This record gives sequence, C-alpha cells and structure tokens, in this order.
Amino acid sequence: MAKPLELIKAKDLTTCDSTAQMITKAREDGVELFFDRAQAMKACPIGDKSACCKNCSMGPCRMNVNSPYDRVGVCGATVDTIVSRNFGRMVAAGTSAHTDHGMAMLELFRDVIDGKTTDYSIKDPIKLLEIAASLDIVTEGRKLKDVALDLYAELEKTYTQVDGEIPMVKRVPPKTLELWREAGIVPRGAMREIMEMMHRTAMGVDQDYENITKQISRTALADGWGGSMVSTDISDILFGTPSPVEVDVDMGVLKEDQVNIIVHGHEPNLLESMVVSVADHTLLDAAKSAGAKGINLVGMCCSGLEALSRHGLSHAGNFSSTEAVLVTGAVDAMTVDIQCIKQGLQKVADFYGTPFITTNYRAKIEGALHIQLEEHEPRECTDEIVIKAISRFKNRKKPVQIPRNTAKGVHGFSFEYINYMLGGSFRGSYTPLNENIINGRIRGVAGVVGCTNPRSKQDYSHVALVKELIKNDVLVLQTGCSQMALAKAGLTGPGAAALAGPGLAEVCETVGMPPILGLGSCVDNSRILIAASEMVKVGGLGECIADLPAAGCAPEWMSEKAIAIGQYFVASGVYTVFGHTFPMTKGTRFEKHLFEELEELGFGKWGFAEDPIEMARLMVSHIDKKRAQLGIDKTRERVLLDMADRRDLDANA
Ligand code: NFS
Repeated sequence: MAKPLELIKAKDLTTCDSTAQMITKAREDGVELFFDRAQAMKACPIGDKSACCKNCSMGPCRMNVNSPYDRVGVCGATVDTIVSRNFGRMVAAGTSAHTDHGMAMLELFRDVIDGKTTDYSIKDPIKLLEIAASLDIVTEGRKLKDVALDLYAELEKTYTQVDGEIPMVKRVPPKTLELWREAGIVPRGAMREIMEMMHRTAMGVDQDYENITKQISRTALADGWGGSMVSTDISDILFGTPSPVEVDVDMGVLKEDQVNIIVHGHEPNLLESMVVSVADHTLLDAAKSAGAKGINLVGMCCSGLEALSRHGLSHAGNFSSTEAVLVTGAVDAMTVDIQCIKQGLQKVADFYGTPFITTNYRAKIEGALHIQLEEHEPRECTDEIVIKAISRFKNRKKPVQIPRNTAKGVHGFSFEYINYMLGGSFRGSYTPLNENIINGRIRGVAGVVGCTNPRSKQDYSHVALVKELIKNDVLVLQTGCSQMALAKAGLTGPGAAALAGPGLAEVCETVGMPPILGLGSCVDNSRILIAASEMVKVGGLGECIADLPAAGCAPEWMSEKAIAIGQYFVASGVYTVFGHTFPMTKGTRFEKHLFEELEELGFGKWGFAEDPIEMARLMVSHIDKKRAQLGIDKTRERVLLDMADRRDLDANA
C-alpha cells in the first residue's frame, strides 16, 4: 500500500536542501506542490511503457506490456510500429520547441538588423562574422549589416527550406555527414521534417519501424544542427558569447530586504530586457521609496542559465524548484515566457500573493496576468513587471522564509572560450584536449544534461553520476537543469578538481579549468556538438563523431525536448544513456534497433540505467571501447629521453 503523502519525507524527494525546506513549509501551509502530485498520481502502466496507440478512433489500442507481440492494434499495427510512432511524435514535439524558440531569436535578429528593434543590438560582431564565414558567406571588405542580412537569409533556411540540406551541416565532420547522406537523413528544413514526422506517424502511413527511425533521426538532427544551433549562435551574436563568470546559486540568493523578481523560461530576450529595467533609476527610486534596499533579479531554469552565463546573474534553482521557491514568500514577481512552466505555479503564486506574469502569446496560463513582451518595445512589459513587484514588496502579507543556502561556481564556458582556454589567445585550439585524451590523462568526454523530475529524487543522479565520471578522469560538459544541480552542490568551481582522477586533475590544474564545464541552457547542447566536431577536425581521435571516446546522459529527464536532444546525439554518433524511465516497450525489435543496431550502422546508440553509478559504468565502458578501437587504450606518456636512451637510439640507427 502506498504511504500516506505526509509520511514521505522531503529529504526523500530531493537532495536540494532549499527545496526540501520549502516542501516541508508548503505542507505546513497546506500548499500542494508537484512532488505531492507525483506521489498521488501513479504513472499509467500502459502509457509509461508507451505501448498505447491513440492516433485514430478505432482504439485507443493497448498492447500487452509483458508480452508485446501477443496482439496488434485494430488496424493491425504491431507494437514496433506503435512504439516507434509514439517516440517519433515526442521527437517532433521536442524539435518543434527548440526550433520555434530558435526561429523567434532569428526574427529578433532580423528586426535588429532592419532597425525595427532598437532595444537590442549586435553584441558580438566577431561571432557574426565567424558564423557567416563558416557558412561560406563572403565577409571580407563588406559592411557588417550586409553580412548580417545574408546570414539571416541563409539561416532562415534552417526552418523554411523544403529541399536541400540545412546550412549548418557545413559544420558536421565530413564522415558523419557522409553517413547521414547514405542513410537519407540530412535534414532539409525543420518545418518540413516535423511535418513529415507527424504525417508518417498518422494512422495508416509509415508502418516500418526502421523507416520511421530514419525520419526520427532526420527530425532530431533538424533540432541539434538546426533550430538549437541557430538559437545559440544568434543569442551569442545578439546578447554576447559567454565567458567564465563566478555566480551565486540556490535559493539563498533571494534577499529579504529587496524586491525579488524571478524570471523563468527559455528565451533570453525577456531576461535581457529585465536586466535593463531593474537598473533604471526611476524604478530603483520607486523600490527604495517602498522600503526596499534594491531590486534583486534572479533567474531560474534555462533563461536563468542564459543570463547567468552572460551577466553573472544569480540563479535560484532548476525545474523541480520553481514552485518551491514561491513558498519562501520572498518572491515579489515571477515572470515566465515559454517551456517547462508548470501550470501549478499559478496556484502556488496565488497563495503567497506573488504576481505570476506570462509574457509570450504562445504561452498563456489560466489565472495568470499576461503582459505581452513586444520586441520593439520590451521595456513596456518589463518595467510594468518591476512596478508590480515593487507593489507586492510594499504589501507583503505572508512571512518570508529564505533557505540560507548559496553556492559559488564558475559558469559560461562557450565553445569559443574552451578553444581560448586550452590554446591561449594566439593559438586557440582543441589540440591540447585531444593530446590529453590520446595520452590518457583525460579518458574521454561526457555531456551530462537535462531535466529534473519529481519521479526521481531531485539532483541526486546528476551529482552522483558526474562525481563518478570525473573520478574516472572523464571531463564533463553540462547544460540545463543538470548544470544547476552540480552548481548547487558546489561542484562547478576549480575546487571540484580535488574529486577528479589524477589525470584529469593534472590537466585541470595546468590549464586552470574546472573538471565540470557549464555551457548554458538546453539549446546550448549545440555547443557540445560543435566541440565534438572540432575534436574530430583537430585529429588523432578518428574520423567521425562516432569514433570519439565520448558519451552523453540525461539521468533525470522529463521533457519531450530531452528525447529530441538524445536522438540528435545518437544520430550524430554519441552513446546516450537516459535514466529513471524510457518511453519504450522492453523486448521489442524497435528497442533493439535504438539500443544496438544503430551503432552497428555507424551511428551512436541509446542506453538506459536507473542507478547513476551504473550510468557512469556504461558510459566509461563505452569510452574505453572507443579508446581501444582508436588504439589509445594504453596510457602513452611522453617520456623524455635520457642520455642512455639516446646512445641506444644512435647505436640502433
Ligand atoms: Ni531543458 Fe530548460 Fe530544465 Fe529540462 Fe526544462 S528547463 S530546456 S527541458 S526541465 S533541462
């Protein structure tokens, strides 16, 4: 029998002490959080295994989870057809989220170039020129505006092109691209791929799971090397390419004597405009007149990570903490844009008297106040949010209780900065990384990314997994809510090198970098793809991404976006392990295809484990397998010759 909810201790739901404190307080206050709902709502055993088809009205048809081949749907669809179609639709949804976000950034870029929007500007013209050059746009002797217009036209194809190849494939290692061409999975344009994915998974269309998998990969690649990559690059061009910055994180960044405003969501433009509004003297004076010492702007989730990387803005926590932070009573406004925004936030905000403000027409929430962010006049929206927050500060009714936890860490490691950090400003290069992988000091590279989930103890797997990886000399690249889990645990600073294996620790000390590098939000997973491409280009580690001693993991994932990300890593050649659950019926041919056969075809493959130490074991064994295939499985230290060695050499010459 399930335990009564009140008996499940907060500490068993999360390893984040601040969130645990707020879960306890919420229960005392009689406020329900998503942790409680996850306990009360058991996952549907059929849906959990994704063996239910509701793509037409002849069903819904339920497969037998334990014996998947003992029946077919009313139309005759097999379990492989049903599960692969469901998986494909998750990838289509995840891809559409990242690409719609990326397209919004690209439109903003166009309006900035055209002069229609003057509140934003081009902050990184060098990156603009570099991206343009990488896409074969002539940059020499041309005006920045002309190059920018050409870049816009080229990048628009990422979304709207109906035939051909998306522009960013020019950055894919040639061997990887060759494999995609042979398989017929080079994306044409995101809209086309998402449309075709939805069509092919409708009733009575594609009923061959291997053929469906091809479109799943093509759609996901339109995300990783398309929508997400454009989003990252354009955000860097408009708002600045991140470089390392020391930041405070966790709920202790809230200040009782200041007006606290939380921005939660994904598109950086809302936060960029909020940064300007909270520095406005009139608004600061208004806050002071209301009795506040200042205005404290804080980020959460991915838009928080974008502002943390670019402005060193404090960050209050990841996805599982967004309701909990409101329980402090200290939040004077929470404003959101798109993605990962729980509808449950509205009720919690209401209870604590916090204005909960939506700003994007694509994401309104019943009961929330909507103030539309217009790109050409963003301050109209963000100033109003500040005014609402000041008014709530003045009229705070609930007692304030802020957990006293903060952790300092270093974040903002872009692809460009890693290049500079490893090679220095005059000879920026990934060569030292490859050399240290070849000589065995660094065993391999892992991307640990993704969400937190109330069905998985918050942050636990992220932290345990990453600790185990660095102990085994694996350099870890991070994004999204995973990055924040490690940041709260105090492991995103150089001090984390003390937990690393001797080889990795030595490289970290020499280069002056931490063993865990935070790259930003989830769309910034594209930075990992570019880093992988560069490692192939530099040489010595094989000819394609699949040859690299590298692996990826999302141990506590929850979003369809995570599945799209996982699939584009797999299709790019990376072994990708997911934790806690997987939308798959065990024992099916589709499972074998994703978890084994894709690798045999030259791609990466999926993996699954529930325990973080097991996830690390799978990833490290894969890295070791790749090292053996490359012939670098024995540590090859460069030994300096002494006189006796020289004499021997001369004698043998
Ligand atoms: Ni990524 Fe960012 Fe977090 Fe998961 Fe949601 S905030 S886009 S989806 S929950 S990592």
